[in-house]
Amino acid sequence: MSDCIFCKIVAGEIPASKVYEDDEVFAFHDIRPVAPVHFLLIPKRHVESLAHCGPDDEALLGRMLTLAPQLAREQGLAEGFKTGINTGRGGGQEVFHLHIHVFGHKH
Ligand code: DGP
Repeated sequence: MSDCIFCKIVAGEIPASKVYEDDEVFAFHDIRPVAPVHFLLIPKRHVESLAHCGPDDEALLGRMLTLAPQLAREQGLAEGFKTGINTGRGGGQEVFHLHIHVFGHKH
């Protein structure tokens, strides 16, 4: 989507501190971290929110969720981490491109 800030990050039009990238998924550090390690895991294609996902998105969601612990370990979150998916205005979502927050402290 042309006016989506996360689509622009995926396209390299806005700089971001990249954590991971493959054909489907992109991860980068959050610009407003709430913990010493805080990154966002997003699909490369524009999906507005978790509430906009359906059966066709099951493989993508599974891929994102199974990547989260791998990337968390690589970022130094050896003892565990928190995740969050804010969904919709009522759920505190500010950027309307699906993202999983992964954050925690290094031990
Ligand atoms: P949410 O409330 O779940 O929609 O959180 C959106 C998060 O995205 C928020 O923690 C700040 C982060 N964010 C917003 N704009 C940018 C940006 O341009 N770059 C990066 N790296 N993070 C951003």
